[in-house]
Amino acid sequence: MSRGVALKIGMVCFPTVGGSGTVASALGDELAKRGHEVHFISHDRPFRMPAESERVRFHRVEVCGYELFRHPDYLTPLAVAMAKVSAQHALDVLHVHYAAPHAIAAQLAMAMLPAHQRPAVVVTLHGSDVNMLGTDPAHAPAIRHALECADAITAVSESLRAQAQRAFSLRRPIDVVHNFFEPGSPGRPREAVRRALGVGDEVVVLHHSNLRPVKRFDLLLEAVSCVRSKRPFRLVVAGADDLAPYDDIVRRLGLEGRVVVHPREGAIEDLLAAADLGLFTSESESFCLSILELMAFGCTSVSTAVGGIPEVVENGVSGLLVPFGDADALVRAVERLIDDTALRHSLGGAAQQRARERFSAEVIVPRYTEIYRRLVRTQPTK
Ligand code: GMT
Repeated sequence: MSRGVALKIGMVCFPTVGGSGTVASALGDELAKRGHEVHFISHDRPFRMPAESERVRFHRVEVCGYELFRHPDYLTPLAVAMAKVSAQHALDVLHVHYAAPHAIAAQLAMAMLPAHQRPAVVVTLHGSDVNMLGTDPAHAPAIRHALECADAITAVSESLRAQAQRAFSLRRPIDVVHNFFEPGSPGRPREAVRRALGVGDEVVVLHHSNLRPVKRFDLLLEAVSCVRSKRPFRLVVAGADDLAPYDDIVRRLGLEGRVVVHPREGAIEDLLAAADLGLFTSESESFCLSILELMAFGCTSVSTAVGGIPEVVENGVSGLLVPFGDADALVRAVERLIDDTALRHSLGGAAQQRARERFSAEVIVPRYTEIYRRLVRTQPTK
């Protein structure tokens, strides 16, 4: 297929709030804007999936509630849906985000199809599919097999690529394609969002994550409780419904008046535009899309220097990075950026420039389409 011809792409991802689904949805949106046909396949509509149109379709995977199954089987109906959509829509590429169960189901789907109906399978590794499931004896052999059979593998950072090569001892290359983010326009003025959060002149420190244990929100709260800044600040937490699992820690540290939970509804852009500083204390992170989202709005962050984060943020230029486990350094970095508005703004400006130059759709989407075209060229004719 020559350059410029529209491709038909199946996009498989988790529909729930999470970086891998966000990236897959944004990629599908950008591909459709570039004239390609995109078929999302998942058990629910991905939460940031673009509206259905001539070029964007959603195919729901129906999970069977058969009472003999103690745990519902998603892999089988997913594989059947992948095979069906591939055949019915003559897909050129099936791009699956997150290895398990998506990459494994893709191989079952391919085995069910005659050769002329098989799309090229691209697997994007996102994080815990490598560093958690890749070391789990109940998953690793199946993931390794699916990766060896895929037509291309990508990882969202150099750091994740290295981890995947180690975890799965792969005999084949992995392309690094960093994540991207295209900022939409906020729906409400910054001051209105801050008022709704009950914030006045305080510095808004934003933590945006699903609060899974790997995010080490406990360490974040400890650090916040030790901050002695000259300027007042508030911690705004987004991405979780409430702080219930952390209520005891919040109380013990006396942070009740200092932490605000932002409800899940509403555009994330509103909040990103209202924030002054990001704060992330993960013990492992392949990329950290939330940092990039803030960067795109000219907002800098303090973060632990783990995994792929140093590929996203240049320490001292676009944000401040501290070694994981160095609580003093973390507190000092937060105090410095709360109190030094000029420094915060200059790091924020550099962050925004870096987001545009390195992690925009314009830069990253062609990396994926190059991979698709490379594979489609080498596939047997359908
Ligand atoms: O791998 C995970 O833990 C889940 C995944 C997700 O769906 O949110 O997060 C990973 O993928 C994101 C998108 O590529 C990255 O920004 C996150 O850093 C990564 N999470 C981890 O590595 C813990």
